Parts: sequence; structure tokens; C-alpha cells
Amino acid sequence: MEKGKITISPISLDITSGQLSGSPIMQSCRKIADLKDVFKDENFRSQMVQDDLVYSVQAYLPEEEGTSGGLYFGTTIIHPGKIGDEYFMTRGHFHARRETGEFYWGIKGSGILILMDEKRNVRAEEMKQGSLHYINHCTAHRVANIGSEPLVFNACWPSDAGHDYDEISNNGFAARLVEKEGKPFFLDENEG
Ligand code: S6P
Ligand code: ZN
Repeated sequence: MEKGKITISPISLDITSGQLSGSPIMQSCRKIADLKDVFKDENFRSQMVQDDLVYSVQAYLPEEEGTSGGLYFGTTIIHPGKIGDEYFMTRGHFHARRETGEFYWGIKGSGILILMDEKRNVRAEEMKQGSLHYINHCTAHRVANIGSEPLVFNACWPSDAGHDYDEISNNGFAARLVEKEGKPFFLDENEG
């Protein structure tokens, strides 16, 4: 590093909108079509407009995937909506390296962070602007938007965490968040 030289970071974060700008930023989006078998009412999902966006992710990945000691940063925006009575939500995952944790924090909107340990015990935390969430190691995580506006949150996780989506695709979460009488309500996995 040249002594005394002050440079500008290539990435900036708009802390009011959660939007990342600069380069390189990875962008991905999940539409209704991408979420087959994620929601309880697959028949309802299959009849929705397949091109509608459920959530998008921007991520700044300054290290090669798998590098130990590095960190990644991301912004997730979950649109408001439901599939049947189940709120729009992320697919959810365990980290491939189960010993790695993660921080989430709310930027705007109203949501629920759903957490499940390896014994399938589920707990949840309310997400809103300024809420800070520590996701323990060995804990699957998924977020649902329970409001009528986009839910935006930031995340920071280790660059060697990896993602295990298969465990959740195969076995799901032990509880699902549905709207009942206008309020969020957890349905046990065996309930309709
Ligand atoms: C990564 C972190 C988030 C999620 C994002 C989308 O470890 O937890 O950036 O990737 O919220 O969720 P999902 O479950 O589709 O990756
Ligand atoms: Zn994660």
C-alpha cells in the first residue's frame, strides 16, 4: 500500500434503501418460477404468473468462495405477497460449513426471521428497521415478508460458509409461516 494514499472503496451502500452500488456486485433474483416445491401450496404456485419476482439479492463477494477468514456482504429484498396463505419468503438454507454463523439486520419493512437448529427446533425473530439478528452456527435461516411493502435486510457471513439448500429442499422447515385472520401464524409441518 502506498504510504498516505487514500482511496475510495469500490462498493457503496445506501444505508436508507440497502442498495449496493459499484463493482463487482453479484445480483440474483428468484421468481415464482424458481420456487417450485418451496411453498406448501405447490398447485397455487404453479398457477401464478411465473415471471413475478419474489426476492432479489445483491452481494459483494470480495474473496474467492471458500476462503477462510474472509467475509461477504449482501442485501436481500423480499417483495410483499403470498402463495396461498404463506408469505413470500426466501428458500432458506443451512451453511455448508455448519460451524459458521451470520448477522442479519433490518433496513426497512416488516418480516420474520425463521431459524431452525439441526434437531428441527424452530424459533423466530421479528425483523424491522434496525433489528439485529445473530444466526448461530448449525442453524438454518429463512426470512418471510409479513408486510405490505418490500422487506429489505442486510447480511454478513463468512466467505467459507457455503450454502446447503438440499437439506431444506428435501426436508423443509419444521414450521411454515402463514397468514391466519390477518396475522402471521406458525403451522406445524404436519398441519395443512
Ligand atoms: C447468505 C445469506 C443471504 C441469503 C439471501 C437469500 O448466507 O443468508 O444473503 O442468501 O437472503 O436467501 P436464500 O436462502 O435463497 O439464499
Ligand atoms: Zn446464510
